[in-house]
Amino acid sequence: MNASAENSTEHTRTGGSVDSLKRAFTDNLFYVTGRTFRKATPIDHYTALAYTVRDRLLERFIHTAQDYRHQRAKTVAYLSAEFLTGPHLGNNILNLGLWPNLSQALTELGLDLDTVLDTEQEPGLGNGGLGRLAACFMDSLATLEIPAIGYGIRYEYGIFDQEIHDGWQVEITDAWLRNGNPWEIPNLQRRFPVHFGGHTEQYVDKQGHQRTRWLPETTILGLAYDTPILGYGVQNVNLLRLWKSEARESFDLQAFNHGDYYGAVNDMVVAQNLSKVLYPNDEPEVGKVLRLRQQYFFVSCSLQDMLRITLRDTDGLDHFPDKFAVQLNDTHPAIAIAEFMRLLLDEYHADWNRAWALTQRSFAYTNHTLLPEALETWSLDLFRRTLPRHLEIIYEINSRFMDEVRMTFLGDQGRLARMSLIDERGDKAVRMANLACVGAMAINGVAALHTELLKTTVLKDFHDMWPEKFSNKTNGVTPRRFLALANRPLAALIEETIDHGWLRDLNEFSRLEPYIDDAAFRQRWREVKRIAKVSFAAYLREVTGVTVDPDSMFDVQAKRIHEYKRQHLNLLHVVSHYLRLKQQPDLDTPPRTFIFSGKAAPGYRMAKLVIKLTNAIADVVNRDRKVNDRLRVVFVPDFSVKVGQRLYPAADLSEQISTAGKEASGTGNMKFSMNGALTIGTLDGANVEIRNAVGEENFYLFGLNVDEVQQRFADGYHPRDVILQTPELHEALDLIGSGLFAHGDKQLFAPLLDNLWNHDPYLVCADFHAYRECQGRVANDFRDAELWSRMSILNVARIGYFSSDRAIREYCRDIWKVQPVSITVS
Ligand code: NBG
Repeated sequence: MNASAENSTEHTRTGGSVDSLKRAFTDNLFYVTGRTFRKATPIDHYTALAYTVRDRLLERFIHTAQDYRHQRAKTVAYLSAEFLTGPHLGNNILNLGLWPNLSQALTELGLDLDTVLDTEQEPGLGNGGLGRLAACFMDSLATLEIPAIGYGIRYEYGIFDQEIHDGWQVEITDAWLRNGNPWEIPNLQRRFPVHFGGHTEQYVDKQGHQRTRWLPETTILGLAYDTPILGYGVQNVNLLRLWKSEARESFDLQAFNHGDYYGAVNDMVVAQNLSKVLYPNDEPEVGKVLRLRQQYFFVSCSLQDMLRITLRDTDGLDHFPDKFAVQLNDTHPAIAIAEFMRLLLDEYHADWNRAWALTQRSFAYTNHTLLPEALETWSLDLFRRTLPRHLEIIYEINSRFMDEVRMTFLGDQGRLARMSLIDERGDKAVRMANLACVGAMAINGVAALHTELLKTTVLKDFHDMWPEKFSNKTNGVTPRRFLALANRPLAALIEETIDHGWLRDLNEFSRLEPYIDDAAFRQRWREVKRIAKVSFAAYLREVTGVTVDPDSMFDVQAKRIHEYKRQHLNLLHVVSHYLRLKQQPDLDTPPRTFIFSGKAAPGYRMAKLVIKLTNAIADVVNRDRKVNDRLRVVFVPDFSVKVGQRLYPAADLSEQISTAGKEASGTGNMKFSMNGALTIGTLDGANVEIRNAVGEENFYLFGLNVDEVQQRFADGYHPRDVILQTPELHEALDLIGSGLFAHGDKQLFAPLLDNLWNHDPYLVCADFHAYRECQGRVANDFRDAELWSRMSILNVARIGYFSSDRAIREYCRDIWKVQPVSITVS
């Protein structure tokens, strides 16, 4: 559109004045939702506002794509099975700089911006940290003006909604598209075929070359749905391209020819099911054919798209590595290595060496876990049935790779067996992490400690072979969403104090440091925290019916429920705290509100029992008049990006208490700290670096470190002995075992208790005493409001390093070798 012609009167379609925004909003309300102002529902208001904002970024979106193309810019392709973007509307309003005018426009129309924002159904297209990291990276890439495309799956149902019934988690399907999605633009011309099953055959082509072709059993289509990702304070709008699966049109035709109409309809349903639902993690992958198909589906569409762009914008295939840096977010897209080879060999008839050289210059792999059970493998049988041609290619890669290993480590049979792309033990399986390591030019972990542990444990053999491939890229989070948007009062105070440069350079926060000595500033700091706590308390009352005291300490653990994250360690402390308050009614300790939030994988029984236990303890404790003015326990249902944005600002204390060596990085730890919470944590993941950054005196450290954890197990760990020597722990376990929290049922929590007494694989018992002592120090310090404020300010002042902008700069410099391209829309 030619905006200049309209500028004289400021065109309502894209203008940013209060008047144009009002007019555009009412227009959209009428023309998009088909409702009059009087009849409009909250969803209509949301839809109208979303279109109003979207209209204001489309021109930049188109411009950006054109400029990137003309400048032949090298582009980051971020391949991820998950993008947990959170609600888009507020973020886009912030990034467009439209907040003040829009808020006024709505007020003048008798509406409230926050209420409208709250109506957005967030796209829950991720499980947790990994998916949210991908979304933070997309935000930073756009803000840093780096050409980038996020490639993933347009799940029709995202991560399940969590409801709590009688204390138990109940999973409800997440129909996030129910009310439409104003942010996506179906790009129906971008469609690619994806094949499955069948077999392969050899043939000789016209030039006399021996070739292989794949005769698949089924073929489906991937359709592109594009979501614009706008950077902050820049005009770049990058692309998040999510694939939806569909049946080929010709299905029906074939069916009529064969007279099997219902068979064809069935095939169509199967094709459409592929992108139907996001798989919850933390469950064994055994038998999940659909999951392997999903991975291959989005990877194949994405690579075909990239090859199309390469051939369009460069002088040929050999320029692929100059056009794209392809990042594999964990092993979910690792099949890309084999698919890229297949496309080059079978479709573009490249020879092996050329294809392999291009592969090894194009892909990089990020590992996100040290848990051996979370490293993906696919049974050979399933793999062969689903992707027969890829299995052949993987065998060929492996045979050449094994020769290389043989030459590098003469006679080391153990290494060959461990490094092989095929696990030959028992039920044979394809090892996706090994495939990623062999095919990638770079391999990284997500926190300093994690990367070190990768090098010495799970990926040691690969590090021995190619040390130069390894580097660390500590995670980061976007301060736009997790501070500016989530905590407007704090952002306003910071802006007033050091201006707004921090939104593009979080190191600016260091300028807050001198204010720790300013009593008036500390007072304001506390007021801002109180605002967030009061508003969270109101939210809690609304969703749980529980009333909490905003002046109590908000002690928060919000993340997926998993034994390694040790929510049960936290709960044991709650129970022992409760016991202490009962035994010593006059105990002088600050009132606390223990807040838990997080989802458990539907098939993870122990994690679900932990949720039940949390709610059971909450029930008893919150009703106990003797203590409930000093102790409350709440489980906030349905943790999501949206809930996180309410919760992080309200926290005084952030619980980061995983067993050392288990949490790859953590990113919630950064979000809490950025909002002024102090951390109680172990030396695990990025906690180590957060503690170094904020200063050890401003971080509550406890527990065994990685070496001590290993030593404990090496010495033979017997939790029973520890329990018998730790009276407070013993009492807490017995109280749970007594049935107090289960209406007298002594068996309900037995699986959890038995596990702690007899196995305790995550060393809850071994760390309990240190944790409890540390919590004592926390309580003491919290009473000193001035001291607490100083520490809180320092946590924020020194958190700059944990911006995802810093992380992205490192990826660009060390791995992707990409440059910013500035976009200006006249
Ligand atoms: C998770 C880790 C977290 C880490 C995020 C993002 C997976 C497989 N890994 O510690 O558990 O912060 O990835 O890197 O979800």
